[in-house]
Amino acid sequence: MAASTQTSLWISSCKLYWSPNSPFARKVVVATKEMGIDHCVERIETSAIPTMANEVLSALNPLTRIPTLQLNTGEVLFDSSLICEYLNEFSDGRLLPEPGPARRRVLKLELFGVDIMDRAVVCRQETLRPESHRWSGWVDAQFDRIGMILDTLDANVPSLSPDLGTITVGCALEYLDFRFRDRAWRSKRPRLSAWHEQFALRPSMASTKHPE
Ligand SMILES: N[C@@H](CCC(=O)N[C@@H](CS)C(=O)NCC(=O)O)C(=O)O
Repeated sequence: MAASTQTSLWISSCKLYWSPNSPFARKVVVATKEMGIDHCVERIETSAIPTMANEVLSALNPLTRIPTLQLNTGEVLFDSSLICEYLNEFSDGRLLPEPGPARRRVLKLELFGVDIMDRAVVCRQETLRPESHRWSGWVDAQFDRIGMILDTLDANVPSLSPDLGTITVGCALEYLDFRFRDRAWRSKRPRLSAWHEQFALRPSMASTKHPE
Protein backbone atom coordinates (compact mmCIF):
# COMPACT_ATOMS: atom_id res chain seq x y z
CA MET A 1 0.00 0.00 0.00
CA ALA A 2 1.51 3.31 -1.02
CA ALA A 3 2.00 6.11 1.50
CA SER A 4 0.35 9.45 0.71
CA THR A 5 2.55 12.45 -0.05
CA GLN A 6 1.39 14.01 3.22
CA THR A 7 2.45 10.93 5.19
CA SER A 8 5.80 10.91 3.43
CA LEU A 9 6.36 14.52 4.48
CA TRP A 10 5.55 13.80 8.12
CA ILE A 11 7.74 10.80 8.40
CA SER A 12 10.52 11.67 5.96
CA SER A 13 14.07 12.05 7.27
CA CYS A 14 13.35 9.89 10.30
CA LYS A 15 16.35 7.84 11.34
CA LEU A 16 15.94 4.30 12.56
CA TYR A 17 18.85 2.90 14.54
CA TRP A 18 18.72 -0.84 14.02
CA SER A 19 20.64 -4.04 13.40
CA PRO A 20 19.73 -6.88 11.03
CA ASN A 21 20.26 -9.26 13.98
CA SER A 22 17.62 -7.66 16.21
CA PRO A 23 14.09 -9.13 16.13
CA PHE A 24 12.71 -5.97 17.77
CA ALA A 25 14.26 -3.77 15.09
CA ARG A 26 13.01 -6.12 12.38
CA LYS A 27 9.47 -5.81 13.73
CA VAL A 28 9.64 -2.03 13.15
CA VAL A 29 11.15 -2.40 9.67
CA VAL A 30 8.47 -4.94 8.68
CA ALA A 31 5.78 -2.55 9.97
CA THR A 32 7.17 0.33 7.85
CA LYS A 33 7.22 -1.95 4.81
CA GLU A 34 3.66 -3.12 5.37
CA MET A 35 2.61 0.52 5.50
CA GLY A 36 4.61 1.52 2.43
CA ILE A 37 6.70 4.08 4.33
CA ASP A 38 10.01 2.23 4.58
CA HIS A 39 11.54 4.48 1.91
CA CYS A 40 10.88 7.49 4.18
CA VAL A 41 12.89 6.06 7.07
CA GLU A 42 16.67 6.12 6.90
CA ARG A 43 18.13 3.00 8.50
CA ILE A 44 21.32 3.44 10.48
CA GLU A 45 22.98 0.17 11.39
CA THR A 46 24.38 0.07 14.89
CA SER A 47 25.16 -2.61 17.41
CA ALA A 48 23.59 -2.69 20.86
CA ILE A 49 25.51 -5.13 23.02
CA PRO A 50 24.95 -4.87 26.77
CA THR A 51 28.67 -5.14 27.59
CA MET A 52 29.82 -2.55 25.05
CA ALA A 53 29.46 1.23 25.02
CA ASN A 54 27.58 2.86 22.16
CA GLU A 55 27.86 6.56 22.83
CA VAL A 56 25.88 7.68 19.80
CA LEU A 57 22.95 5.46 20.75
CA SER A 58 23.14 6.30 24.49
CA ALA A 59 23.08 10.02 23.69
CA LEU A 60 19.81 9.53 21.83
CA ASN A 61 18.25 6.86 24.02
CA PRO A 62 19.30 6.37 27.65
CA LEU A 63 18.12 2.76 27.40
CA THR A 64 20.89 2.20 24.80
CA ARG A 65 18.66 -0.25 22.97
CA ILE A 66 17.59 -0.74 19.39
CA PRO A 67 15.26 -0.02 17.72
CA THR A 68 15.49 3.72 18.34
CA LEU A 69 13.67 6.14 16.02
CA GLN A 70 14.71 9.77 15.72
CA LEU A 71 11.96 11.86 14.18
CA ASN A 72 12.63 14.81 11.90
CA THR A 73 11.51 17.07 14.76
CA GLY A 74 14.39 15.76 16.88
CA GLU A 75 12.03 13.76 19.13
CA VAL A 76 13.37 10.29 19.89
CA LEU A 77 11.17 7.22 20.31
CA PHE A 78 12.35 3.91 21.65
CA ASP A 79 10.95 0.46 22.29
CA SER A 80 9.50 -1.30 19.27
CA SER A 81 5.98 -1.11 20.71
CA LEU A 82 6.05 2.66 21.18
CA ILE A 83 7.62 3.14 17.75
CA CYS A 84 4.91 0.99 16.16
CA GLU A 85 2.21 2.91 18.03
CA TYR A 86 3.62 6.05 16.45
CA LEU A 87 3.79 4.45 13.00
CA ASN A 88 0.19 3.36 13.40
CA GLU A 89 -0.78 7.04 13.15
CA PHE A 90 0.11 6.75 9.48
CA SER A 91 -1.64 3.43 8.85
CA ASP A 92 -5.31 4.29 9.39
CA GLY A 93 -5.31 1.82 12.26
CA ARG A 94 -4.27 -1.14 10.11
CA LEU A 95 -1.34 -1.92 12.40
CA LEU A 96 -3.21 -1.41 15.65
CA PRO A 97 -7.02 -1.06 15.80
CA GLU A 98 -8.89 1.52 17.90
CA PRO A 99 -9.41 0.70 21.63
CA GLY A 100 -11.72 -2.29 22.01
CA PRO A 101 -11.66 -6.09 21.64
CA ALA A 102 -9.87 -6.08 18.28
CA ARG A 103 -7.05 -3.93 19.66
CA ARG A 104 -6.73 -6.12 22.75
CA ARG A 105 -6.46 -9.19 20.52
CA VAL A 106 -3.65 -7.59 18.53
CA LEU A 107 -1.83 -6.37 21.66
CA LYS A 108 -2.09 -9.77 23.30
CA LEU A 109 -0.61 -11.42 20.24
CA GLU A 110 2.14 -8.81 20.25
CA LEU A 111 2.91 -9.70 23.88
CA PHE A 112 3.27 -13.38 22.98
CA GLY A 113 5.79 -12.39 20.32
CA VAL A 114 7.61 -9.90 22.57
CA ASP A 115 7.93 -12.43 25.37
CA ILE A 116 9.45 -14.98 23.00
CA MET A 117 11.88 -12.31 21.79
CA ASP A 118 12.77 -11.14 25.32
CA ARG A 119 13.55 -14.65 26.49
CA ALA A 120 15.34 -15.70 23.30
CA VAL A 121 17.51 -12.56 23.24
CA VAL A 122 18.72 -13.07 26.82
CA CYS A 123 19.38 -16.74 26.05
CA ARG A 124 21.45 -15.63 23.08
CA GLN A 125 23.40 -13.31 25.39
CA GLU A 126 23.97 -16.25 27.71
CA THR A 127 25.77 -18.06 24.86
CA LEU A 128 28.20 -15.12 24.62
CA ARG A 129 29.31 -15.42 28.25
CA PRO A 130 32.54 -17.21 29.14
CA GLU A 131 31.80 -20.93 29.32
CA SER A 132 32.25 -21.06 33.11
CA HIS A 133 29.60 -18.34 33.60
CA ARG A 134 26.85 -19.99 31.56
CA TRP A 135 23.83 -21.49 33.26
CA SER A 136 22.27 -24.04 30.91
CA GLY A 137 19.43 -24.87 33.36
CA TRP A 138 18.34 -21.25 33.24
CA VAL A 139 18.36 -21.25 29.43
CA ASP A 140 16.35 -24.49 29.40
CA ALA A 141 13.82 -22.89 31.76
CA GLN A 142 13.43 -19.93 29.38
CA PHE A 143 12.79 -22.34 26.53
CA ASP A 144 10.17 -24.16 28.61
CA ARG A 145 8.34 -20.84 28.89
CA ILE A 146 8.79 -20.15 25.18
CA GLY A 147 7.44 -23.63 24.49
CA MET A 148 4.24 -22.86 26.39
CA ILE A 149 3.68 -19.74 24.31
CA LEU A 150 4.32 -21.68 21.10
CA ASP A 151 1.83 -24.36 22.19
CA THR A 152 -0.78 -21.66 22.87
CA LEU A 153 -0.19 -20.14 19.45
CA ASP A 154 -0.37 -23.57 17.81
CA ALA A 155 -3.77 -24.09 19.41
CA ASN A 156 -4.96 -20.59 18.37
CA VAL A 157 -3.29 -19.83 15.08
CA PRO A 158 -3.41 -16.11 14.24
CA SER A 159 -4.84 -14.69 11.04
CA LEU A 160 -2.49 -14.03 8.14
CA SER A 161 -3.30 -10.29 8.10
CA PRO A 162 -0.31 -8.11 8.86
CA ASP A 163 -0.85 -6.19 12.09
CA LEU A 164 1.30 -5.46 15.14
CA GLY A 165 0.49 -8.86 16.62
CA THR A 166 1.14 -11.06 13.60
CA ILE A 167 4.25 -9.11 12.59
CA THR A 168 5.73 -9.53 16.09
CA VAL A 169 4.96 -13.24 16.26
CA GLY A 170 6.36 -13.76 12.75
CA CYS A 171 9.60 -11.98 13.67
CA ALA A 172 9.84 -13.85 16.99
CA LEU A 173 9.53 -17.27 15.31
CA GLU A 174 12.20 -16.41 12.76
CA TYR A 175 14.51 -15.18 15.51
CA LEU A 176 14.23 -18.66 17.07
CA ASP A 177 15.20 -20.17 13.71
CA PHE A 178 18.06 -17.65 13.36
CA ARG A 179 19.69 -18.13 16.76
CA PHE A 180 18.42 -21.48 18.03
CA ARG A 181 18.05 -23.75 15.03
CA ASP A 182 19.00 -26.71 17.25
CA ARG A 183 15.91 -26.18 19.41
CA ALA A 184 13.46 -27.22 16.72
CA TRP A 185 9.99 -25.89 17.52
CA ARG A 186 8.08 -26.85 14.37
CA SER A 187 7.63 -30.62 14.51
CA LYS A 188 5.34 -30.54 17.55
CA ARG A 189 3.44 -27.46 16.32
CA PRO A 190 2.33 -28.15 12.75
CA ARG A 191 -0.41 -25.48 12.65
CA LEU A 192 1.86 -22.69 13.83
CA SER A 193 4.58 -23.92 11.51
CA ALA A 194 2.17 -23.82 8.54
CA TRP A 195 1.04 -20.32 9.58
CA HIS A 196 4.62 -19.14 9.72
CA GLU A 197 5.50 -20.61 6.33
CA GLN A 198 2.70 -18.56 4.77
CA PHE A 199 3.36 -15.38 6.74
CA ALA A 200 7.09 -15.52 5.95
CA LEU A 201 6.23 -15.23 2.23
CA ARG A 202 5.01 -11.65 2.67
CA PRO A 203 7.46 -9.34 0.86
CA SER A 204 7.92 -7.37 4.12
CA MET A 205 9.15 -10.54 5.83
CA ALA A 206 11.02 -12.12 2.92
CA SER A 207 13.03 -8.92 2.32
CA THR A 208 14.09 -8.49 5.97
CA LYS A 209 15.44 -11.90 6.87
CA HIS A 210 18.18 -12.13 9.49
CA PRO A 211 21.59 -12.76 7.96
CA GLU A 212 22.50 -16.42 7.22
N1 LIG B 1 11.54 -3.88 24.65
C1 LIG B 1 12.48 -3.43 23.68
C2 LIG B 1 13.65 -4.41 23.60
C3 LIG B 1 14.77 -3.93 22.67
C4 LIG B 1 16.07 -4.69 22.92
O1 LIG B 1 16.29 -5.25 23.98
N2 LIG B 1 16.93 -4.67 21.92
C5 LIG B 1 18.22 -5.29 22.09
C6 LIG B 1 18.77 -5.75 20.77
S1 LIG B 1 17.86 -7.13 20.14
C7 LIG B 1 19.18 -4.25 22.65
O2 LIG B 1 19.17 -3.14 22.19
N3 LIG B 1 20.00 -4.62 23.63
C8 LIG B 1 20.97 -3.74 24.20
C9 LIG B 1 21.17 -3.95 25.66
O3 LIG B 1 20.58 -4.89 26.23
O4 LIG B 1 21.92 -3.15 26.24
C10 LIG B 1 11.79 -3.26 22.32
O5 LIG B 1 10.69 -3.82 22.12
O6 LIG B 1 12.30 -2.50 21.47
